[in-house]
This record gives sequence, C-alpha cells and structure tokens, in this order.
Amino acid sequence: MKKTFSCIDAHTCGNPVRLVSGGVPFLEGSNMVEKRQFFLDHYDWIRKGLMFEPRGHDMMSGSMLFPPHDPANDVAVLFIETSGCLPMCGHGTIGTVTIAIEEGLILPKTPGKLRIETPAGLVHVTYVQEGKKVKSVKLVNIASYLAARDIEVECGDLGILKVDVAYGGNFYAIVDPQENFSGIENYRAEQLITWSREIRNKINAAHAFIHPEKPSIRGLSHLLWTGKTIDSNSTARNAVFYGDKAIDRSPCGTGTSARMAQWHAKGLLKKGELFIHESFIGSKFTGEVVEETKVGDFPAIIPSIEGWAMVTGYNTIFLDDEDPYVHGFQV
Ligand code: PYC
Repeated sequence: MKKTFSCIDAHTCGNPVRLVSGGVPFLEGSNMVEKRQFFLDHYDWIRKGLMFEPRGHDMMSGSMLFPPHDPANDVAVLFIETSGCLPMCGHGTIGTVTIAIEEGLILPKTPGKLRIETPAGLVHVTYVQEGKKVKSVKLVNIASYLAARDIEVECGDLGILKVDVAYGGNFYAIVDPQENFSGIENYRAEQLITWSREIRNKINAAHAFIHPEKPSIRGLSHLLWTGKTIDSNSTARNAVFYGDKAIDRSPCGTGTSARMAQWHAKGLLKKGELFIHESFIGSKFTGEVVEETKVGDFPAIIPSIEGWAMVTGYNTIFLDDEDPYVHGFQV
C-alpha cells in the first residue's frame, strides 16, 4: 500500500513546521484531546513516517488542521513531532498560521484574527499580513504556571543541579546557571541533549507532574537550559530540548511561556513587560504577560508570544509499505 501526503514546509525562526494539507485521516472525537488520542491509537504511523528520518529529522515537527468543534472558533490543530503529539506547540502555531493564511487553507471569521482549538486549550492569534506574506504572528497562549521550585537532581557529568518545573503547554524543567552549570554559552548542543535525557528520566521517575485541570497532560517532556544572551537587547536566552535528540532552533513558544511563568512567580517579570527570548541560534520571540490568573491552586499567567515564519516549499511525500523505513528510524 502506498499513501500520499501533501505537505507545506516552513520554518519558524529556524525550527521546522511541516503542515500536512492532504492525506489527513478522519479522527473520531468531540474535541482535540479526544482526536489527539484517536490519532495516537490509530494513525501514529503517519507521524512516524513524516517526522523521522529519512523523510524528516530529529527536529522535525508539524501539524494537521481540522474543522473547529465550537462554531465560534476558526480551526482545530493537531501537533505532530518526533516525540509524539504535543498538547501545544508555539513555534508550530506560528508556522501553521503563516502557512495556512498564505496558502488560503483557513478563511478567518475576522480578518487578522484566529481562534484555534489545541489539545491544551483555546489559543487566540492575531497576525499581520502584507500582500500575501504573513509578517508576524502573535498567539495568546493557554494559562502557564510554575509547578515546582528547586528540585534537586543529579546529573552524572555535572553533579547536583537545582531545577524549577513550569508549564506553558508542556512541562519544562528549567536549568538556570548555578554552581554546577555555568550557562548554555559554555556547552555544546550534544552535551545538553545527553544531560537532558538523563535529567528528564530522573525527574519523571521521582515526580508526577499532572495538569490540575487537564489530567491528560502529564509528565515532564522538555528541558530549558539558560545562559547569557547574544544580543544585549534580549531579555534572556535558552536551549530547549525536546523529543530524544532535538534542540529547538526557535526560542520555543511553550518554553517561553513556561519561563515567563517562572519569572513572574519569582517577581522578575510583571504584567505588561516585554520578554525578548533568544533561541540557541539567536532567533527571537517577543513575549508578554497579558493577564494574571490561576491554574488549580497555582498562581498563573496568560502569556503572549510573537514571532515569524517563512514558507519554504511544497512537499509530496509517499509512505510505501514496500519501504523498510516507511515508519522512519532514529540513530
Ligand atoms: O515552540 O512550543 C514550541 C515547541 C515545542 C517543541 C518545540 N517547539
């Protein structure tokens, strides 16, 4: 059997977004939480084939569009990437909106605005378009909060580290510079990747992070390492680890949301202040705390994230059962 998928590829501030525009399966479910689970149960081979080598790579991520479940909304999105289907993806949202508007895949109810259903909740988007090109996309993300402070974890090479855990659509362990870690500018990406896998396993073995209002969102999936900025005008810089081998090339939307929640909870960032976040490669998102709120008993924020994406091309991809690597591989 040979299946054909039409994809439109883009990158958001350097990180890939592959929007699957043709070949998307019908998913049962009355919301994106149920549809995400149905996809994982029945169609995960599509994700693996389109995200992993030889058709994708360690950083590959993408999305699929569905009709909204609430007629007040414009569209529903499933995020796919090498690690699975994230509840929410910020760089994925910016890339998906850019592709969908430039290519006419969504007709917004209100020009310049979109209400997007994601498994993590409703995301409000505004975008700026000049001619055909979408110049920037700003998303008002789901409520984000600091879930734990100063968790001690031993990293074989570095020694004992103290990390905070924050939620911004996914759970992040945030590793700030400290006695045993001098900041991302002093390490190679491969070292951060190796340590991230070890730390993630150890924290997940010792702690159960579960979203108090959305129990299907559970477990630490990402690490966010921090350090000195490249540009003195930026507020902060990060290296976000995801999947098994990826360092985000964008500043990471859910990671930026989690870090803003951490800073806000520690009194370092106030409502209305801008937070210019640099990625490992120096690309930038502009964040802002737009509202203070609560998630369960946790003080929380509603963050906004603004960034840009470029569409890079059309891609027709075959998944052919005769190919021994039809479902991809990782080395
Ligand atoms: O931008 O939220 C994000 C993201 C998650 C994983 C990679 N990028």
